[in-house]
Amino acid sequence: MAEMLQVLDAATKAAKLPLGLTPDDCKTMYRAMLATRLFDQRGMNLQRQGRIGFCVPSMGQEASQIGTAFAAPKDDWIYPSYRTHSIAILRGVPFRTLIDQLYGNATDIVKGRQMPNHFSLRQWNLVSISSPIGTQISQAAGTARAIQIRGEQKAVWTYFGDGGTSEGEFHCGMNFAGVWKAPCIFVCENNQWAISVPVRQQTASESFAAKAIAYGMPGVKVDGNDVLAVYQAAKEARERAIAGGGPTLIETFTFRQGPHSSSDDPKRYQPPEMLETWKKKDPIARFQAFLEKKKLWTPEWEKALTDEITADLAKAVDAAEQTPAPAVDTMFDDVYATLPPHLVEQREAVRQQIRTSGAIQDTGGKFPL
Ligand SMILES: Cc1ncc(C[n+]2csc(CCOP(=O)(O)OP(=O)(O)O)c2C)c(N)n1
Ligand SMILES: [Mg+2]
Repeated sequence: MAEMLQVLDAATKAAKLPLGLTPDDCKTMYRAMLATRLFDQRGMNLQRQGRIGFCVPSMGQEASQIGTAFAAPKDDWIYPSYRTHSIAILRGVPFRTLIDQLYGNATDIVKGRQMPNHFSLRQWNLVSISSPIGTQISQAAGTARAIQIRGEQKAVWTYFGDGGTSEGEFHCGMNFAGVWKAPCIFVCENNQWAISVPVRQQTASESFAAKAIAYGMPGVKVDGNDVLAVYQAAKEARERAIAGGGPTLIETFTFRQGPHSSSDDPKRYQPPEMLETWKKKDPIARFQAFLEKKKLWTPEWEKALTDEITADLAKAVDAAEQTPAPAVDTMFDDVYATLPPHLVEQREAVRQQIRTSGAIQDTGGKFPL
């Protein structure tokens, strides 16, 4: 159980690409990892410039997320954590859709009702992100059970952190998925911190993967900065789930290279040498070195990709900033199929106020975190 799955080093020496991957597959994975990094850097800059209120970067965890999500066909359901927008990027969600959500503007899918970075992307089978830690875990187990009853050939994936395993939802979700042999894949991203709480305060187990034993499912610990190892574990877990073999727990051992969120400063609690050590194991740099060896990466391609992604991001930010806030009376939408009379009355009062005294008081869009 203590050993950790690694693939990149051996695959670099091998003649062929591993795991049935094509050159295009590898490039798609690399592109999504790079796009996620650039999205996060832009998000942090926008927040520091006071243009958005909040964001949650995933720097350092791109292999852990893209390696798993690449093994999930687009109609598999995903119950994400708040740090996994990389999966949306891989599934082809336009930057405009994601950035509108960060601004909470009139074209934001959730009409500015959620915290920034809490995406809700039903069209891409990505369930709304919940802020309370761990709630997605039992929801995913239940959805996997429903899929099993319906006989659909799909798996359900859920993402959570090392801290998430201390919640009751983790044990409840794992237990039921194990009992039902439901097609659920539990991805525990062990980035070694739950905000400022180190992993040693989270568990007395030798690993998070070891916890799978108690629930009667396989548990595998992988090098979370080795995108090929992560992909291998995820591919095997999905094959098992679809064949009726039940759930799997995957622990990706990785490191959050940035702050927990734009409201956090890891320098206040993290030994500085930790970041230095893990920067040397950066998942994008490691995959790039592999691709270069396979003649699938050149500096020219990197520059073209970076320029294209940066320009796309800039276009999306410009468009989002030119879009107004959601109209105030949209707060009455989406809850009732037919609005009850007292709310019709309140909506009319709001509209009347706008007609007579202009906009409702603007709070300046400040986010309190
Ligand atoms: C039930 C609950 N308790 C506390 C919080 C505050 N909180 C937000 S993120 C976080 C840390 C979670 O750490 P981990 O599960 O390791 O995920 P990571 O942020 O490292 O990806 C905490 C305690 C919360 N959102 N929900
Ligand atoms: Mg964590």
